[in-house]
Amino acid sequence: MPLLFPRLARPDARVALRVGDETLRYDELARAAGGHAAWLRARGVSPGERVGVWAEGDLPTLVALVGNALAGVASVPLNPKLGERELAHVLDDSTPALVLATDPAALPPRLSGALPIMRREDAPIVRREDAPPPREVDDAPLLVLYTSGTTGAPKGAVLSARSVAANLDALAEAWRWGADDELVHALPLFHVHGLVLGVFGTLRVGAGLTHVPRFEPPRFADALRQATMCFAVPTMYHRLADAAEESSEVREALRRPRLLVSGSAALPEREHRRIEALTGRGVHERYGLTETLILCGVRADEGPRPGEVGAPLAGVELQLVDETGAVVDEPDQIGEVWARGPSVFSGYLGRPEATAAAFAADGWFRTGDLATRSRDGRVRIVGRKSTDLIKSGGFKIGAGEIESVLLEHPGVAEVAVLGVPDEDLGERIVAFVVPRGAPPAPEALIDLVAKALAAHKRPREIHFIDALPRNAMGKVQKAKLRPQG
Ligand code: MLC
Ligand code: AMP
Repeated sequence: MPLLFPRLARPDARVALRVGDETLRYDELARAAGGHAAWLRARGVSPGERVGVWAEGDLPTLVALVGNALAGVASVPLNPKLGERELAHVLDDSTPALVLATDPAALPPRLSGALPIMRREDAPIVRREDAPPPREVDDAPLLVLYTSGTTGAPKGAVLSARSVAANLDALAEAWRWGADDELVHALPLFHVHGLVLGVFGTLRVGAGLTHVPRFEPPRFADALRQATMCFAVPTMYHRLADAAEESSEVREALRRPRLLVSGSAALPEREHRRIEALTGRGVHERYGLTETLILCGVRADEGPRPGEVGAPLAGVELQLVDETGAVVDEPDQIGEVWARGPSVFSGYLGRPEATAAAFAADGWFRTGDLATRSRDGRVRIVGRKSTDLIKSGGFKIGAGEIESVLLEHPGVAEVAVLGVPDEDLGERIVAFVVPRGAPPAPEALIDLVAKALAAHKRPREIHFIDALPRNAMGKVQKAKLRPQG
């Protein structure tokens, strides 16, 4: 069977990972991650079990994520900014055998039993008989990534090594991503974009990654100077374009990589044009979901195509389906994107019903995204079926999860949450609240969500209204709600 990270099985002195001033060469990474895997095994953690990783953007965390993969365990990366309730949910739902963190002393009380990630200098020289065999492209779970739906708490999408490898190979082909490439990204390490594409993609092709733990345009631009590729969400491109307007250094840095890639949300055509006007360089867009990995992408050899996410990647089957369930085959007609292929996930952890509901007959995964396709097969994402899913800063957020938290506040009688267009975030979370008695302080409601769920799920605005608009059946008509003033 082929290996998941072939270069780690024949490691050399090429730099694999760089975070700040620290670097790890492939030979050092192989030793550290191999030591981690042997240590897990010595602790009795068996292949197939789940291990939580407190996903700070540092080198030890990257080693743990790679080491878990080598050990055959599934990583459950935990967003370090998760609020109490969401953290408890993810832990109760994923039941990790253990949780690892760079600094366990800094964790919330719920994680008091977490273990420290082995420091690089402590990584043992692993005896041949203790070393786990190199990780193959097998069907065992590699990752459990938590992702929001329209209702309820986030679900754990189980991704096998095979689906990840299939997707990364298709992307490597589309982007001509190879061992000479140097990728830079500042994405969080608990989602597909930063972890699967950014980290595992780099290691699968044997290339180099510079991870910038905190996105700030000047610092990011510094890192870009050595890059051949850049991955970012539209909010980051928006902020880079703002910075480029002020700074010739940022403009110059953005010209360096051969490929600027955007994904996780739509990059508006206006932003494409702005970056092109400022730098002379365009942005290549790609489209995907946690559950399917990346489905479409503009290829490196075809130049940026503003407004389009490209054609389906190798191995991906895609069809557009109308409301009656009929396949749309007229060019430029809108339908929901249904997808099939080797990169599609194995299901939601412990939720056979939710998994079954996500698929139509014949194994088609229903994405919920609306798109058109041109005569030559190029896809344009035009919207989403549900107003209850919000993409803000590239994070997917369910309106329902926020509404449930706000309803617990004694000053909230009714609430409706929606995403409204936002130049910077793509969509901005806005809550319309019918107060019970005197309206609570907006900050109290915002903090309630940030503390229970996650900071990126907090409403950016609270609007108090007298009543929610409802139809004759009593259903809230969110489309009628728009921020006033
Ligand atoms: C502010 N903060 C609060 C707060 N108000 N914290 C708690 N309570 C409050 N009331 C804090 C935050 O914690 C944070 O702290 C700081 O204020 C700024 O927070 P923010 O305003 O939310 O961050 P922002 O600057 O808007 O972040 C922008 C961003 C981020 C682009 C950096 O949105 C991001 O990283 N996006 C990437 C999302 C992504 O990777 N998606 C991929 C999904 S996979 P502090 O300390 O941090 O400053 C997928 C599939 C695919 O979609 O196709 O790829
Ligand atoms: P997630 O659950 O975080 O993986 O988010 C997946 C969703 O992100 C998709 O269903 C789309 O709505 C959105 N998305 C990802 N990439 C793009 C893109 N290039 N253009 C528009 N939407 C995108």
